[in-house]
Amino acid sequence: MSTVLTAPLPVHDADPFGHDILENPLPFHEELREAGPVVHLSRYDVYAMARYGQVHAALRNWQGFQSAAGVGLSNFRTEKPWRPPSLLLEADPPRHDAPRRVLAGLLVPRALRRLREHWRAVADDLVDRVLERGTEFDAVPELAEAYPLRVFPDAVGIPDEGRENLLPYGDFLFNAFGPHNDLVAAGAPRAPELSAWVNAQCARDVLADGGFGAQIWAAADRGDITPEQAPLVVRSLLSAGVDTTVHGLAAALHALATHPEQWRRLRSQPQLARVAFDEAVRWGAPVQTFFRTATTDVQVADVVIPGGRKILMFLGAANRDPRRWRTPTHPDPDTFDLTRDPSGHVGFGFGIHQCVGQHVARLEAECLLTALARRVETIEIAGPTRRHHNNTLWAWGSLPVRVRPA
Ligand code: OVM
Repeated sequence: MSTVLTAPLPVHDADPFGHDILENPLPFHEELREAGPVVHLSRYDVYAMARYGQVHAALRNWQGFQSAAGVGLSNFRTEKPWRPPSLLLEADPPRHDAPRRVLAGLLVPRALRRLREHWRAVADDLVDRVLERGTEFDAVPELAEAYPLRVFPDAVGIPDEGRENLLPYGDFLFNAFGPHNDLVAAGAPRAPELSAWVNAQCARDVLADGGFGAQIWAAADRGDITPEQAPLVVRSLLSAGVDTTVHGLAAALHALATHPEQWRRLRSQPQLARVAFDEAVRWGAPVQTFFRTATTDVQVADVVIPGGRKILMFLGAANRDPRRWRTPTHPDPDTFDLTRDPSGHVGFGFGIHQCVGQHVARLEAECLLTALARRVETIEIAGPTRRHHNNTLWAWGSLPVRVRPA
């Protein structure tokens, strides 16, 4: 007989999806990290990991911590999902592999090179137009939303009409990974209509030639995926590719507007735009959490998580864990610093499910941040900022800024 030594499991009774924590999760994240490598969240009777080492290891261990039972609080084995599961996010090998390979091929840096020149021109034009209207504006709608909503749906190849549905759809989708709280209830009335619109954009005849959508259908023609899978892979692009980049860009704009010395650094070295974006994804993690489900009993540190149980992975907390991020040159993980090497952050996840669109997000950020850095000498917060609460996203509703044109 073998014995496993188990320590008493630390418990936290806070609601991670309550408005206080959604507004500012940082003190709660520290409590979770300090409580232990695995913590029980009594409010939902689920497990949690917030330390970098455990989050990183669990995200690599897709066999032990599956995604196929859903990456939200509800277990697909016992509760019907609100939409057919994603072939990427909510699947594991072998089912996950062909759709992942197809998307990864379309979204690798060399495949995105054809977009760069146009995406730069769109960013330059957008920033010019915003600055023509004045030097005070809300950076959320004017930049963080406007830019991805222009370039990304064009790249997928969907028509202009109905694009205003993309953000409300994403907002509901990311809320739906959490509990059935007030945020989900508020979005539920429009969910069927938004979902029907998104699904309609995934049909072959709707998607423009040459776009990512048409290329996914071409992969089905080649037999790389089935014709039944193609619309769901297009749906993943429209689901995962908008709100994430909007709030990643918003996080970067907020960070730069509140750290003038870092803005000066970016202006003098525009090639730091990509580092600035990754540091913002580390520091301001737009995707805060995803669940996994223990496939069998899994031991983590001195705790055994029973098979079938849900574990909430705190990506944003891991991204500021001093156990990983306190270094001799950069002792404080809570500082936003372009001289830090942010690589290894888990803001895009890690392992086989790591964000397949991360190169698209970085290209959007590079284009927008360099366009702004070339035209703007200083950027500062000009009024009260407002968070937008979502069960998964750490989002901005409003970022009033004042700029001094260069
Ligand atoms: C998907 C999907 C939806 C939301 C998020 C995501 C962050 C993927 O439908 O595949 O990844």
